[in-house]
Amino acid sequence: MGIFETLQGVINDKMFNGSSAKESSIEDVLNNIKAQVDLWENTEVKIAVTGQSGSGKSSLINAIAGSKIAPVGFVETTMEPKEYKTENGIILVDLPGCGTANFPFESYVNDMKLSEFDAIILVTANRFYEADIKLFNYVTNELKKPIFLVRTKMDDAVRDGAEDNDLSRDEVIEMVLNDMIHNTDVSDISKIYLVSSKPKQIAHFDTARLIKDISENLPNIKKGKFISESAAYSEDAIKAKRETITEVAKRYAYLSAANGLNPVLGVNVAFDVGLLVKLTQTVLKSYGLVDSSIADYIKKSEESGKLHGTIQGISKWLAQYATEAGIKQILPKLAVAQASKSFSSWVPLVGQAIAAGIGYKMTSYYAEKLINESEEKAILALKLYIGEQY
Ligand SMILES: Nc1nc2c(ncn2[C@@H]2O[C@H](COP(=O)(O)OP(=O)(O)O)[C@@H](O)[C@H]2O)c(=O)[nH]1
Ligand SMILES: [Mg+2]
Repeated sequence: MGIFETLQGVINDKMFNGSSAKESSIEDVLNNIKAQVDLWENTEVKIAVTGQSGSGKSSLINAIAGSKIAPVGFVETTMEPKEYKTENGIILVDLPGCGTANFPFESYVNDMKLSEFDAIILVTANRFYEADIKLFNYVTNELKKPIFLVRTKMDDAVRDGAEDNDLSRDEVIEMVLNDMIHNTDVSDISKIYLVSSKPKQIAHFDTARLIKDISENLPNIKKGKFISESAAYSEDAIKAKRETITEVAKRYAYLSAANGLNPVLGVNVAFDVGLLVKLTQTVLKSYGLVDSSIADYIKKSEESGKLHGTIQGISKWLAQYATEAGIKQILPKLAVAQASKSFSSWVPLVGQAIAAGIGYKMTSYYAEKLINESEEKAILALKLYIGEQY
């Protein structure tokens, strides 16, 4: 039985027996959930992105994070690891490429502390060299860590192939893959990712598959963290977020109901509205609807007067959730829609646990609605961002 079923059991027992014997159980459940929230909030996923300057590392870092955390287009002269963090626990570290005079393979693994990473991405904009292959084999066989071979700037390759040699997109992809297989000895092409980090191109190449495969090679809680915090460039990737986000949102929802600090007008139940705001931000952020390149794109399109129905719809929808006052206005509507019947029958039994029970029901309904709508809006927003829909 999951924690929330247990919790409901505790609340139901209390509600129908009116006893206070289970007080300590509620306390235990509460502490347990708090510990889970802390663990979640403190979980970090650390990924190395190694390659030569100009290969597109910063662009790839931003593509994975879904927001602009690394400056693009600056030629690095300082050659040390540079950490870029998302707000919610993904750390992408830009490492200088392996195999130059300054960074020979022999000392690279130790100098760059590769054993501290959860995964390593090896980036090139053209081909891999001997030191890269040595690194790939060492990380795979000795460190036993997941390592991903990424060929960037595929949009350029496809365009050049067409212009220079009259090649189709598929022909260029085949050529690049063959060249990689030849030049790396990695015969399993699923280990090679051909990407473009340009918004209009990103969904036409392997970035979504790369993000998915990274997540699948992470241990449990890190996996959830990475799935919920990284960018999603396909409908499937957006939908894959639901399971983890629901778990996380439920915890906040319960704590908000249990804390019950602010009575909400129109609902005889108190919530910790601060926690509801946090829940809301967490969900919107995971779906890339705030603080992201996609959110910036929507804002810019709106500001530049490129108003059309879809963008307007997303903006309006987002605005409801942008402030505490807005969220407080949504709750009474939910109470009417969802909880009115059970609500009235509970009123004579007012007590803390009962209030928490009602509050929990309402906040989890709030979370569920928020998640459903966020998924739908995120899919629309992605289509706009990658230029599939205007
Ligand atoms: N066309 C294209 N240009 C890219 C791509 N990724 C990076 N670039 C460009 O390549 C240059 C270097 O990119 P950057 O991410 O800063 O590379 P870094 O030096 O490895 O961090 C910039 O001008 C980027 O706009 C890509 O996928 N496609
Ligand atoms: Mg860079």
